[in-house]
Amino acid sequence: MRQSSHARFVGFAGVAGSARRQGRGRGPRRALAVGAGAVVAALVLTGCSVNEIVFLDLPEPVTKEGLIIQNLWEGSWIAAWLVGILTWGLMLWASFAYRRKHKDDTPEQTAYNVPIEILYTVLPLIMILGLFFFTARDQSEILTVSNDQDETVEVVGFRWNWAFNYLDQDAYAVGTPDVPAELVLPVGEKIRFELVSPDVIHSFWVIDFLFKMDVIPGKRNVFELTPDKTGVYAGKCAELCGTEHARMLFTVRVVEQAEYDQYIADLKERGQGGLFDTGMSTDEGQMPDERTI
Ligand SMILES: [Cu+2]
Repeated sequence: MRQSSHARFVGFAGVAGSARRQGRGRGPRRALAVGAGAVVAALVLTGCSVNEIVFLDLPEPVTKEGLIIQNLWEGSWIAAWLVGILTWGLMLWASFAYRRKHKDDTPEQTAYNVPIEILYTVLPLIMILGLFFFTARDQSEILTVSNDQDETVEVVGFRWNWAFNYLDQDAYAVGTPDVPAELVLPVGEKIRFELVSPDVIHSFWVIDFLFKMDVIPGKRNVFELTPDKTGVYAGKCAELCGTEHARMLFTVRVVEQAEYDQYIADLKERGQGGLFDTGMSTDEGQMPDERTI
């Protein structure tokens, strides 16, 4: 009885040993396949879209120039994912294929391997230079001011809301923390934005434009964008500018030309012709140069 049990044990070990010998190399591959399958299943089961998973849910741009940013973002993520997947794959493969087989084995020592160390230095450098090149190229394209705009809006960021001076229309809109400002723009027209601040640094950010720029006292920052989809879009201050920073919200409404003309006419009718005074005092009567803090 005891003998037969021992025989069964030897038999089992023999089968397992021969399976290991025959299946050499299949372990790592199977582990990789199972790992990849688990990742894909987890992603699919979350019900997220490709954009949410791969590109972290970047909104669809609503300006002509937004496509440049979208391409830069997506291209960077594709490159990052490829590098990541290759790196994770190599790490997993190395862990399984070169795992220690006997307790006494000393791993192969590869310190001071000059070719590998040069590779580890040069490859990341190439990747960073690539990202830098595309970023610099796209940034200079987006920030080029060609002075062929259809409309010019002076954006006044102040504590704690926004005013919009329609310079070509001689009308303005202004908001308060309780009634945030609205910026109405004609669709398909190139808008020149001129950013000014009478107090501290703010940041003009319209999320769906995929664009933001700082609003700096004493400096007029300029950029041009062409909104090409009608709709209502959220805007906010993206610079921590003080206690009521979170209330520096505004709305952008991109409309057809006729509706835009009507809106400007309505502003003038409401007594909002002319321009909003950009030198306004907004800090309880103190102008920036009078501030004592
Ligand atoms: Cu602000």
